[in-house]
Amino acid sequence: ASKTHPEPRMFRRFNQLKESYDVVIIGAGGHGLAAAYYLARDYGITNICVLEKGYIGGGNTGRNTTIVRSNYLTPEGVQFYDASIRLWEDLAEDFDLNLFYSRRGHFTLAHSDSAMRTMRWRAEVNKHYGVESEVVDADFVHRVLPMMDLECGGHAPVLGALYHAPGAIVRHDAVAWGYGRGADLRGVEIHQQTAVTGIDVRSGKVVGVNTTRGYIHTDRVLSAVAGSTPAILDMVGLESPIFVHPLQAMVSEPTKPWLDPIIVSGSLHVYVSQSARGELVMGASLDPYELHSTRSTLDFVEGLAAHMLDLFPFLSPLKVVRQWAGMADMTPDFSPIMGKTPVEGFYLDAGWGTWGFKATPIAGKTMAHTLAENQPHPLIAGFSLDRFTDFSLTGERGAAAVGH
Ligand code: PYC
Repeated sequence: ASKTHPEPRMFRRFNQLKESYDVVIIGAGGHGLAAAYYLARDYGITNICVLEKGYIGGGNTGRNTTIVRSNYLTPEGVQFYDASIRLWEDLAEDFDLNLFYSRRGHFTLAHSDSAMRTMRWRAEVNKHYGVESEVVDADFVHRVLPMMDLECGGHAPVLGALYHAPGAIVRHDAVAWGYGRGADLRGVEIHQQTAVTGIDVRSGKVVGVNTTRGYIHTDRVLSAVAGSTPAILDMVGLESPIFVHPLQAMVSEPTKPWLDPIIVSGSLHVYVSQSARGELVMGASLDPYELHSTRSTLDFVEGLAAHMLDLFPFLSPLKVVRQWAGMADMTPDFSPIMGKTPVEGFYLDAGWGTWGFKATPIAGKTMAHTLAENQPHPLIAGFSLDRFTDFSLTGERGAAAVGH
């Protein structure tokens, strides 16, 4: 492919697609770029093209609330996200790019006896796999967060919490740039503004991809998109139980640093952290209907602001400065769908609902392994597409995010 000049600081741009690639990755978000990066770095596979219908990191990578944690409920989830945290901790050094990775500690508040029971369950599974999580009482929460109203306005008193010390936040868009630059430096081509319009499957095998900029020969395709997974699956004649729901978020104007940990309340449908810039980054549960759109609603801001004030009444003068939405590919068991598929050469990294950003490094690493070896990585064995037909679900709902 012929290059344009001058040489850009982060990524090369290309006037044309090549006729063929060893691997085509659909989606230049964190997951797709991470898979390209590890394929190139760890397996020497560099004749890769990453296709992006919009711009790098413009999907859910740039739309989430940047929370990283591994305090899941299932053995599969805990081990997978723990491996991700280990990669996160060295990623800025790997990339030579400041990702503002900030270990903050993560509280999941419990407002009922049944929530306390789930916290205990998660803590025990976490400890079993060497992940730092413990159940703490309301006094502990008060000592760390004296500014929180533990009565929550009287309607949802905090009884205790799951405290997870490794919980962290990280500058999300820089994650896509770091993986993209690292892949680009190793020879991977990233083609933005290039949508996939069809996948050519003959006798059950992938042989090529149709795009808005022409046809590409390839025998390996990885789909790493959010929101469009059902449309991509349609192109290869596969189905999944994914439903797409919007997930909205918002940030406040900046304030002095006052909130060190990340706070999550399932009962109040709130998660919040304070960014390096001082903004409160806040989110709630999914919009309660299937919709393939990233529009924002006033209803969301009102509901989330009311619950934030239950926890932190002194914030009432604070202004909201931005809101946005991403599209969450929800699965029935709240676990992702990863690995090989019945179509030879078609691999899936999907079903990332509200839990995908924190998985970026390990999703890239395990999908690179799966494509290079044509064998699912052992860490993703519990996430295969066929679990929905084999009735062997990996039930992660109790730890996925806030109440859905
Ligand atoms: O899984 O921690 C999480 C999360 C926060 C917001 C959405 N998902």
